[in-house]
Amino acid sequence: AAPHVKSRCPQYPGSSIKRFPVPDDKLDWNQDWPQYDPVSYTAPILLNKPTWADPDIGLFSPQFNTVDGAVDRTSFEGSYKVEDGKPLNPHGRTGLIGRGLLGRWGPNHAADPIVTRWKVDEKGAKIHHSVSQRPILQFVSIKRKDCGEWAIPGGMVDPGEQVSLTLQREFSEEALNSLSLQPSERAELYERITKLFDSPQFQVYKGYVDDPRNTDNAWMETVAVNFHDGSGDSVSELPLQAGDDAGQVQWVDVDSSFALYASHSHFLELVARERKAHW
Ligand code: RP5
Ligand code: MG
Ligand code: MG
Repeated sequence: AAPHVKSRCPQYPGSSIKRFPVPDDKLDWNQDWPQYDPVSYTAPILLNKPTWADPDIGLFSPQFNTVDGAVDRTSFEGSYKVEDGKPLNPHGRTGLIGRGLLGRWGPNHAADPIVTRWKVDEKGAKIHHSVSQRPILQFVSIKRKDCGEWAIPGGMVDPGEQVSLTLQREFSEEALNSLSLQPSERAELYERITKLFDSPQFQVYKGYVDDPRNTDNAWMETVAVNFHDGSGDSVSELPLQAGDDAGQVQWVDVDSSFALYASHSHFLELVARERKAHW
């Protein structure tokens, strides 16, 4: 795998904390580096002990590398090391210890719904890219409120939640603003979404995410799934409206030059390749 980059971003998100700089040749934990002096950071939000976060190590001892009660602490990357009671990032050093903004020690599991359709003209014919000659895909993208970057409308898997449900729930919350609906309307929307998301889908990626919130002891992992509306009459019909941690939502052309949050651009590259679309 490519060395993580955003996990070493100099400025830790939502803070004035600066990571200890880690060069590529010092990523590996097996590489001896006595001068390594990472900064320790736990975001203030975690100090209020929200239900979605672990307590501090010492106050409890989580069962790492296993499903610990309802919390899945296994990694898609295989077994991770635990040193002095703290899990070590499987992609190596990040210049920051503690959890930063992340709730869980070790892997923090998310799911990313990649909803796509073909870009078409007024007559409904696919539009091909002038350089690659390939048809252009569009995906539902949200602008994250936390950093202002465009992203896939993904989110955290709740304890015990099936990933298939997380995909639908997060898409509904962030791209369809389901949280603002009345309970009856919400139930109706969920029924519609369930039907759409039940259609054939493609698992794009499963593993580590190069997320700027990652630390030496806590990191993001995801399952990214592509729901493709081939005929443009299912998901494409849904009224997009930003909600929850999304500030904006829109159909965006899938293209390598469009910058996206964390490793989301990599996931879209895999979708474009699978669908033989422009990249
Ligand atoms: C990324 O963070 C994942 O790929 C997913 O899109 C997202 C989940 O975190 P929140 O959107 O809940 O902040 O690493
Ligand atoms: Mg969310
Ligand atoms: Mg989210």
